[in-house]
Amino acid sequence: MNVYKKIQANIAQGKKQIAVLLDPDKIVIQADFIQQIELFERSGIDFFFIGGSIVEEQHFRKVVDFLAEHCQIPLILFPGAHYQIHEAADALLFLSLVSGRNAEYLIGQQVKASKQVQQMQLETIATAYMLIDGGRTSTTAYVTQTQAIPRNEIDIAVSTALAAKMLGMQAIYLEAGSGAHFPVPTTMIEAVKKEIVLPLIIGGGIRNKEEAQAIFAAGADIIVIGNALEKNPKLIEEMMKLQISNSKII
Ligand code: 1GP
Repeated sequence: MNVYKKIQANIAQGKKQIAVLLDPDKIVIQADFIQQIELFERSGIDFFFIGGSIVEEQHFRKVVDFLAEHCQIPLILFPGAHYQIHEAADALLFLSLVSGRNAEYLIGQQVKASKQVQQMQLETIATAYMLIDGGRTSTTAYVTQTQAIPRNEIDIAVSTALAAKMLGMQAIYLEAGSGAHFPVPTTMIEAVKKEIVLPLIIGGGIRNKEEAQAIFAAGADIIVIGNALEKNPKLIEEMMKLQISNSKII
């Protein structure tokens, strides 16, 4: 299965897509976790994203192996560092932190990973990763030693996304940071969507159906939810009701 083609086909059909973020660092493979995964699978989520800022490598591999073996939902790697790659996944978001000016996260980590990714024959989706201020210092900003784009700097966000598109990126990911106080502003999502015809992924701080609905309506193609589902996995059932055709939001 080519994951990028699937994303594009969903967009062409007007289908809004929901990804559940799993942070291996917070996962213990036991009954609760297995039940949660089954719930997500039954609910019909589109993707699992897996990765985190600080993840122990062996444990990361164990969690990916488990998921690849036990569930049918496409598994997309969302790495916080170069070692978070695994051949059992369906695709890898090959991220470049284009909102920052730290060469290590623009290209350094990618160079460290590239040969292994090639050997694994992993599908890569070149993704412009843009950190947007979510009302608190995010782990990503701290770990990468970069600054988020201020919430009101819509032009900077649009120009950054445009530059990424001109560099050949395949997707744009606007990230408010895990556990953000506020998700990415809808005005920014609208402005980026208007200029750039690429799959648009939005994550960070999405806590309820209303926020998800507003973010989809503003132009997000995929939303990514982590913390809110860790706290209340059943929230997925409400979120899935937002998945409808032709961008007509219920
Ligand atoms: C994915 O970092 C987000 O882009 C996940 O954020 O944990 O706040 O949902 P939350």
